[in-house]
Amino acid sequence: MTVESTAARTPRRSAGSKAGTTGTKRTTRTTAKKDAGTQKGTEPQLVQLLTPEGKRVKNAEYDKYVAGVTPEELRGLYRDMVLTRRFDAEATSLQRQGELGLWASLLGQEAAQIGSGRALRDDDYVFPTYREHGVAWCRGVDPTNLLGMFRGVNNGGWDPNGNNFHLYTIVIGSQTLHATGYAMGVAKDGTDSAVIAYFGDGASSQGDVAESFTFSAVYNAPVVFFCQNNQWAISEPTEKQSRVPIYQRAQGFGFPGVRVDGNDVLGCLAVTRWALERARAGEGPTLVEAFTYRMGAHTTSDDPTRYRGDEERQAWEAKDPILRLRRYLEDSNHADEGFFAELEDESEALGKRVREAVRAMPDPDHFAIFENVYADGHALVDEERAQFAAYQASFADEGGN
Ligand SMILES: Cc1ncc(C[n+]2csc(CCOP(=O)(O)OP(=O)(O)O)c2C)c(N)n1
Ligand SMILES: [Mg+2]
Repeated sequence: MTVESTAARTPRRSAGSKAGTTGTKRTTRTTAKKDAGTQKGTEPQLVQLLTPEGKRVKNAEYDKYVAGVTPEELRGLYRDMVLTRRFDAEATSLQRQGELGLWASLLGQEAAQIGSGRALRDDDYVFPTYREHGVAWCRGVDPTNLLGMFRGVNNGGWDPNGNNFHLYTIVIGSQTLHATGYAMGVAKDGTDSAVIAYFGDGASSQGDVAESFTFSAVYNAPVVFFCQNNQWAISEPTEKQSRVPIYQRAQGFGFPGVRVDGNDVLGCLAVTRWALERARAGEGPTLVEAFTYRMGAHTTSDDPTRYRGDEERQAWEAKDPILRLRRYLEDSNHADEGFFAELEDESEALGKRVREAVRAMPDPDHFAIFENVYADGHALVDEERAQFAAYQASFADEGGN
């Protein structure tokens, strides 16, 4: 199949034609301001199906994508979020206990990840960053497999083709290029599978992401760009990344962008289903901006109190993704006390399983990294290895003093 015939999958182009998608906007400001792109008349739109209070709100565009969701499936979404949060908390504790070298917490982003993750089909392919523990859960990757890399005992820990879930990618934004190339291949195969690339608000500034947008648009690749705007890229706030709301960037590349409440699991499910449907129908890429918040530190090596205030966190606590679905489940009598109690037991059991699995892993080989730089060795690497060996030997328990 040629690249030209890929374009033949395109029955129509619908960029920017629906509510919540990109609109025209021009700014004459010369300095970036927090309200850039939000001037009167261009307020960013937010798709929300479930309010922070747990009330279901109607949405003419997106209701149909979740119309068939049963009470059992709603409880399933709740269970996914609770277990993912529990797994994440356990991993953070294990890092504090010295069992992991590092952990990147997803706390606060459960709805964005579970909603989008549950929208996928098994034959779709996922390209994650390093924080997509909830998506991994939806793909059926055993959570304990996520931990080896963070302990420093492997470079990944799972077979990407086993669950169509690529290895975690630390080089910011690069996985959007991998996803685009993969999606171009999927189109050439002539299947109706779709591809989803996860990335952050900070990554949206990377050249790789801009190139992915260009290629996927021009080749009409069946890819969904799922940006979790958690408001921070380590210590850089979102307003340092873009003069316009991130979803509006899609317009310049010729495909639709939409902002969804990233703490609303139903909203994320609906919008991702819509975007995947576009991909399957040959309508090309979509940018979804899930507006959410990183409740914890960037990683366990970070101290967010150095660059952001407590009020901000408190404001987002009131929008907690798990609490709002619980309220909805309770108010609509879709879940009883027995369900919540059983889930609590299941969470405890998961925590225990994760602790035991990590403690059973070998200790990292501190010198393995030097073996993986060049195939044939290098004088500079040899020098650095020797320096590191001397440093290690300077500790009492390592040096035999
Ligand atoms: C190419 C590259 N540049 C810089 C870094 C260092 N770095 C690691 S995470 C990060 C911030 C990413 O922020 P964002 O994309 O918003 O994702 P988040 O961590 O908030 O999920 C940076 C700059 C990197 N890993 N790769
Ligand atoms: Mg971020």
